[in-house]
Amino acid sequence: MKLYYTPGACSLASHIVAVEAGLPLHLSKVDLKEHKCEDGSDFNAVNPKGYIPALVLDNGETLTEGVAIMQYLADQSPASGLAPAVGTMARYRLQEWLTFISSEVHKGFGPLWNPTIPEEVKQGARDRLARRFTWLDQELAARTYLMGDTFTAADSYLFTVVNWCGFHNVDLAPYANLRAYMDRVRGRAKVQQAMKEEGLV
Ligand SMILES: N[C@@H](CCC(=O)N[C@@H](CS)C(=O)NCC(=O)O)C(=O)O
Repeated sequence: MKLYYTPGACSLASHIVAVEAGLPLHLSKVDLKEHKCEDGSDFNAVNPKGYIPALVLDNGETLTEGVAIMQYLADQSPASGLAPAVGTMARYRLQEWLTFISSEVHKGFGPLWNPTIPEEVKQGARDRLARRFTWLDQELAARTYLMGDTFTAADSYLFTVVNWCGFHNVDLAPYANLRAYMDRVRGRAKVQQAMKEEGLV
């Protein structure tokens, strides 16, 4: 399988899931400004939607959308516990987390990445993220990971997007539980491995 990624972007979440699942993975770095792959080829030919992550399977099929990619990768290694079995209530809980992270946190950062957006609109985005982080901080008060004691795909996703706070002047100081959680996830050997493979540490 080949994962198209950009260092530290949302594709890191899929990368972490693959490493945690012990799956062999080829990586292809994408320049998102130029929409070019490492070998100079056009990334739009891989994903016509123009964004990472994209996963090319061994049979040549391409899967896009991080939430689908993460679940696909996790399901290749059921014993990893990265995704509970399909059809169980726990699986719907995982999907609940992945949807929350995608629409409320990942896309909540959207205006902050855009240099043409006025500062007051960016501040609105920061305020909205602060409300989500306040709730997350309460949720994490008595839990090691989002789903309990087991690290899941939801954790790799939340870690990846909350990690962007440093780029955007989003202060995590008020959220002690969320900060402790970020340190816990960052400290995992497989998370470090994925970050090293992307040149982030
Ligand atoms: N709906 C997609 C969105 C992925 C996404 O936001 N990717 C960003 C990087 S984190 C990107 O490639 N942006 C470049 C672009 O949209 O042209 C998903 O959830 O996988």
